[in-house]
Amino acid sequence: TTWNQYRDVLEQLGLEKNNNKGVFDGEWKAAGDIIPSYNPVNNEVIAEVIQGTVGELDVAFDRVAEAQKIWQELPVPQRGQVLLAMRDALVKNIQPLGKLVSLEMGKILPEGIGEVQEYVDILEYALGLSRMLNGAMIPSERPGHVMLETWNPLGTVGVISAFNFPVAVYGWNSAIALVAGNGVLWKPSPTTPLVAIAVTKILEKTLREHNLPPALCSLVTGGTDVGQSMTKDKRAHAISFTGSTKVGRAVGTVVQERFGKSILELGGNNAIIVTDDCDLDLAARAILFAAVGTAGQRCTTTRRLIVHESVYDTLMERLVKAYDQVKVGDPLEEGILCGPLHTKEAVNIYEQTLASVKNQGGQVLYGGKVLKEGKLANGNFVAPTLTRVTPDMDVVKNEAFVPILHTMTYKTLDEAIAINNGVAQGLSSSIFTTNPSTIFKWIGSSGADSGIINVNIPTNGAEIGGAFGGEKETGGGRESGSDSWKQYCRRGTCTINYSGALPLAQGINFG
Ligand code: UN1
Repeated sequence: TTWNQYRDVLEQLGLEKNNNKGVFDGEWKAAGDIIPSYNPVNNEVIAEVIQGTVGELDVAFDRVAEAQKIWQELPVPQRGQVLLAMRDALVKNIQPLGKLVSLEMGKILPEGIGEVQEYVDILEYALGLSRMLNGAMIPSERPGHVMLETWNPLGTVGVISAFNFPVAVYGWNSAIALVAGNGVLWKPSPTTPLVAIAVTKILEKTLREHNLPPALCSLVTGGTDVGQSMTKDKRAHAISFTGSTKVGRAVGTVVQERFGKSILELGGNNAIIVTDDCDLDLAARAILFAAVGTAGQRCTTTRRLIVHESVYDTLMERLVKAYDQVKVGDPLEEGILCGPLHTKEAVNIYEQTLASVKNQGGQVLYGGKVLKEGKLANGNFVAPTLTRVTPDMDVVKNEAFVPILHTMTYKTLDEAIAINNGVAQGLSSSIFTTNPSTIFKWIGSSGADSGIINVNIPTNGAEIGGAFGGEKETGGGRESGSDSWKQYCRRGTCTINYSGALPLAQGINFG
């Protein structure tokens, strides 16, 4: 069984076969349902987790708040030192943790390790920030007055994360929330609880070693009930939610209702435009990673390929060749580029999407099959797929979280940009070109309307240094680098009068 096969890795991370407690609020506990965590390669149970309950969430909120009171008193650079220790602990565990990501989520090992690396990177970034959380001094219109901005913690940040980046989504939210002085309460995806428990154990150890209350990084696994309770709770000063647009819309509405802050990372329907003046080899390589990487299960995966009609046939020929080289299989096996889909339901979505392509008049150019041969028999494997569609088809407007790339042609740049922008989602878009005026148009006011706008690189695989997130139905949130940290803070605009007189703003003379 999977447990026996990977016993060393699992035990190294402090996991057990049957008794993994899914709640940490300073202590490990859990009173909810027992749920199996499945290996998507063969749908065998890896291990069982006892989930948390709404009652345990309620207690955890108080524990995080108590811990945060202590944490917020630490000078920011000292918080940075704790984040540095967390970084070192993750580096030590990068191999087993990366393997566990592959095992439980299904992405290939280099990507599993890559996402732990992404958490390492953001902790380093947060360490840097710990010396740079500067506020502004603003010129005052009044004599003897000073205006400045302060950035204080919000309190508790609730992180509701998705299955596809079971480590990194939590990483880039929690690292920034923590350096800003917040406590963090994590509700991971119900299908990747083992990774969440393993990460929390690493953080717990680091916090204990620094004599800090480990409840600062609390965890409550669970289903929709726990997520909904967390969203409603006023003690979650901010909710960072990563997931579908449908659930995100509900989360955003509930959080807004109580005037909490929400940071939403929702669906993407990302496109690459391939112009007639670009390096087609480079484009083909980028498209392969963008569409097939992570088996199409990144929110930044390329789902639409918009190709200049004059290079369409040449590019497709290269792509078909490249797709032909892709080995689908066990993500822990060397040489495999495409692992299984995370769940059986995703395989259904794959089949339904292909049926829609055909119903709506499109064609399947390559792939289009659920894979069941040999070792793949019991897993959630599908062939990476290329379709030929037109941009007006309904199937192109929806995000299906599977490795299907819809291809279409265009004649003019304006038309290509209109197609790129002509969907409800707005996460990431890329153009391949060597023409400077195309580049500047693309990044300008009449260019791409997404949050991430790339040139000559894929839509996925963003670095942590930039702000990550998107516009429109992607939700508007920005996480990770740049000034995203501000969203995890309460901004104070402070005016200090040292003049001894009382001149009023706007020159008002009052009595
Ligand atoms: C996601 O798929 O939820 O840009 C995030 C990327 C990664 C993050 C993806 N850094 O592809």
